[in-house]
Amino acid sequence: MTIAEMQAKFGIPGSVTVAKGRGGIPALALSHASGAEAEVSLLGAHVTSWCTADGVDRLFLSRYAEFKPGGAIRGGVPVIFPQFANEGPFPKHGFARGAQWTIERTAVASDESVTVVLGLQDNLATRAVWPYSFRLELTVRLADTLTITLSCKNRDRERYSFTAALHSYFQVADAAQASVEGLKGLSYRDFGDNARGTELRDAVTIEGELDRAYVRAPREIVLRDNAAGHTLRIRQENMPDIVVWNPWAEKSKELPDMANEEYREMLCVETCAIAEPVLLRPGETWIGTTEFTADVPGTVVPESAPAAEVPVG
Ligand code: TA6
Repeated sequence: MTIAEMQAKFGIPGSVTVAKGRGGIPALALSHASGAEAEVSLLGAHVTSWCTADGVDRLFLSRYAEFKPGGAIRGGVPVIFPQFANEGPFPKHGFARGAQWTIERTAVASDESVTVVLGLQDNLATRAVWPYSFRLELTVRLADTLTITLSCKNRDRERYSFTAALHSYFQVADAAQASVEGLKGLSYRDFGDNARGTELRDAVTIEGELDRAYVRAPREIVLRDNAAGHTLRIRQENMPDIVVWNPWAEKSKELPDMANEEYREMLCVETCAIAEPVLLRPGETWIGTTEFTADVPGTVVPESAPAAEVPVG
């Protein structure tokens, strides 16, 4: 389908526009009555921008980000499936983020929320790396909040398992002053040195490279961009593990698609299903969802549950 045909079929005046995006790849522009806007590339079903009604883009997108089929976009919300990182035999972070998705549906609901649904199903390329039949859907709902829902239906005759994540990159004024609340008491594993432990801090701060998976977080956590005075509430269902990642100065020099100093402007807080892979029987569907709410007045996070006795990875 050409971009003009996509626009004719899925465009909604004032709410959804399909146009050529970066890298020449079709992208959807969503506008909500509040003034909030979002952009979604068909490359990876990747949300590349989410501006709240005040015009602030809450997502980080590197100025060196590349939009190349098969590659990953540095920033926004990469969709990770069917494997997180190098935690298994498949390509790092799976294939969904580099695949070309299709638009399935667009809608404006009576509550004015704007929804787009993108789909991806197995094909020769996916079966070459992961030999199963599946149907993925990514639903992006823009209202006062941004809600991203990933689902996977097992269309195979075999059961299979996978891990998945929304690898969200948030824009912060200064990563060194940012903090993540709601992780106290959780077991973690550090991907850097494989250290395991229990988080003791009310607010996790970033003082250097951090690449850590927290297991079984509460439904809500909060990212505080203290330098800018912004907060972001992250509420998930079925994506209970939280990865906090910042490459910091040295590691970011190894990332060709990120400027050397940009690590100070970003923090990944990723909602994941990784510690216990999702097991799907034929015909079953898994649904994981994450809702982002900016600047909720007086945002406080509930006390975390006591450290879970769950194997970390
Ligand atoms: O989620 C954290 C992580 O797994 C890090 O280890 C880091 O490599 C990051 O993802 C980005 O991976 P990428 O393949 O996009 O460069």
